[in-house]
Amino acid sequence: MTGPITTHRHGNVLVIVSDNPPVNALGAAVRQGIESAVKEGVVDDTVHAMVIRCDGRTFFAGADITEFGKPMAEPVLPILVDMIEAADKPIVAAIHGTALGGGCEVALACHYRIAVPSAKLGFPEVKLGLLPGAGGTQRAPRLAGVPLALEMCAKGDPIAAKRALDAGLIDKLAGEDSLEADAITFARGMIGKPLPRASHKTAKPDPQAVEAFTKANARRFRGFEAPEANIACVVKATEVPYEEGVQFERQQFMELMMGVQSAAQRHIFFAERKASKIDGIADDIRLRDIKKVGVIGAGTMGGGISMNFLSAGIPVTIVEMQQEALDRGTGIIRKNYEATAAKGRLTAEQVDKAMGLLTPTLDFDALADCDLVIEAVYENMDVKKEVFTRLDGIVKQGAILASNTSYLNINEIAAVTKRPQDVLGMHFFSPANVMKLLEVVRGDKTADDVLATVMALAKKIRKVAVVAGVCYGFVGNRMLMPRQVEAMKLLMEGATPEQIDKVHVDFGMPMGPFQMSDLAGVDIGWHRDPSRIENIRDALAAEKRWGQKTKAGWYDYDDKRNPSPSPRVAEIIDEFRKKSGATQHVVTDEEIVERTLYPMVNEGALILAEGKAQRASDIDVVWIYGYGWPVYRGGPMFWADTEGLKKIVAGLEKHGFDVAPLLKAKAEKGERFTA
Ligand code: 3H9
Repeated sequence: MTGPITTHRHGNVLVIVSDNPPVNALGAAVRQGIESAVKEGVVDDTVHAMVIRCDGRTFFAGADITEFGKPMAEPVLPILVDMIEAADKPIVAAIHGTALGGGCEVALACHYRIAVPSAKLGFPEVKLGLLPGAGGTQRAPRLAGVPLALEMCAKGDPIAAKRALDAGLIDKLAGEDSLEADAITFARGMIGKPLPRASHKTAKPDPQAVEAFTKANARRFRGFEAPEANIACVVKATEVPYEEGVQFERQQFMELMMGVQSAAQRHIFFAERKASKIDGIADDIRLRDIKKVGVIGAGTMGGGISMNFLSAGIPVTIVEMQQEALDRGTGIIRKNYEATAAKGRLTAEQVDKAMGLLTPTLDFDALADCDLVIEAVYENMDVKKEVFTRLDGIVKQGAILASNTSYLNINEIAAVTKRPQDVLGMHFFSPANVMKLLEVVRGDKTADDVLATVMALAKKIRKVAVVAGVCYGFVGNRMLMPRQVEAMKLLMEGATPEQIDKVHVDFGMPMGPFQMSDLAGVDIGWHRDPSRIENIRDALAAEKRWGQKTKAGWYDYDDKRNPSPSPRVAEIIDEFRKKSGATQHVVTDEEIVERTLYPMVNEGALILAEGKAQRASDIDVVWIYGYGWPVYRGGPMFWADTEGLKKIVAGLEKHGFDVAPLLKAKAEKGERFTA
């Protein structure tokens, strides 16, 4: 047999093996191979049982997503899994790695499942805007009950083998190194016994669990179509026979598949993976060894940055100027870890282990032997230059020197050192231990291996890294600026902060520009002179309306930080409106979208044309992982494509914006930014 599926015999057991790197996706050749192997097993009288397993790093990780949206070659997965289940000889799925999506569906269609303890099972389809479309939503509740099926299908997080065993999703744990042998022994033991078929079982209705689950996850599911469809399918499994349920599932699956949300989420799946690839740098470039990291500054940012490395088992030396600041910073790191432990997501030993890797010090010279030093001090060019000059004189040659600046020019910072090739930007997003995005800023002189090392390191500390070029605010903050400018103008023309924020929240953002300002601090970047009032922000800051931290900002806040519209802010806005002489009009929600979101797309087009982002999909990744752009809209550039670039251009022109030449050209040619 050629192709990804091979078979071999162990006496009366036929072992069917898939070898389709990297993740054994169930593409056409794999499906065809499994079909003919199972048929071979069924007709061969000397075969009494079968085992299906995979070579390489994982059991089938799902349908081949690259085939979606194209005509599907036979056999399609739903037919294949039913054929597996219908076989009249025991078939055992032998699972290692991750049995995901269609892979998990193949496993549930087998009569039995055996897995190594490190294996995981899951239905991540919902994260692609889909649902398990090959019987998964029908078999899972029949095998494991409604609550677990809901959790797996509608949330998409995989579960560990032990939990799957306890829940009845798998039948046995195998030895970590003896999966095939254990599966064969298990299969032999089942010969001649009645065959359990998941689709023949019934799933008990559990309306209370459905209601509680929906309620508990309302926030998480806001705006998404797929979770609801997943829930509906699981419920259907409790109401109708399998054949009917699976038809419902199929119809729901197709609807989601044809929709914009799934296209957006699939775009982001591939965009995230593409982002780690650096144009013009070979995949096999030799990387520098990063065994020890230095962080300068134990403030919120420095502490958060340090935690990423500590959690990944990489020792960190953290430097501060004052003992008090050092103690405070270290204390916060410990508190954060302990809070995670209290939620059961870390053990006390893991907390101790992470803290044990931290060396707090006031001695700058302690950074000498670090392989990477990240500066996270005050955002001021002179201060940064001073720090880098000092670092240059202390840190060993070959080490990487990084700045966590969110706006400043990395080339200028690098120029104060004698090793600009070792300098780059590592722009973490706050809170740095939580936010997934890392903008890696490539200076003009940054060496290829330095960039590649940091991109690889990002993966190790579980960040999604995107390469950005040197420009004010890089990709993310640069695109934020036109949004802020327009939001302020809209206030002058008659909109309220509440209205503008609501439009953004309704669009799917976690918060609008004014809510964001209140969270970050209205006083950030303020000149700190209460007598100098040049704009509304100055007026707010002068009255100590600094945002949530002072319980007053663009909104008023109660003790639980619940916001309410502020009459005082309305007064201030009114005063400025009068002073500005801006023409007042009724600002519609549509105008807010056109004037705050379209300019972001415009800025994105400039960024692309200037080569400050490698590809449009990288810009989308920045906005999804750094700013909470709704993933079901695929990021600003994908969203612009789905809206239609002609519409975006017309909207920008209507409001008098200069349209970026690249955006205009693409619109005229009927092209898109994303594939
Ligand atoms: C489904 O099953 C629908 C069915 O219910 C119904 C059908 C009718 N297809 O993530 P990595 C590529 S929907 C195609 O870096 P890791 C990926 O793009 C599917 N390609 O590795 C990358 O390519 P490249 C449900 C795939 O070790 C390479 O493999 N399943 C697929 O960090 C390595 O990926 C899922 O949603 C795929 N299904 O993580 C699972 N999966 O090297 C999606 C991966 O060119 N996959 N690739 O950039 C994952 O979650 C992770 O890849 C996995 C490994 C955890 C498996």
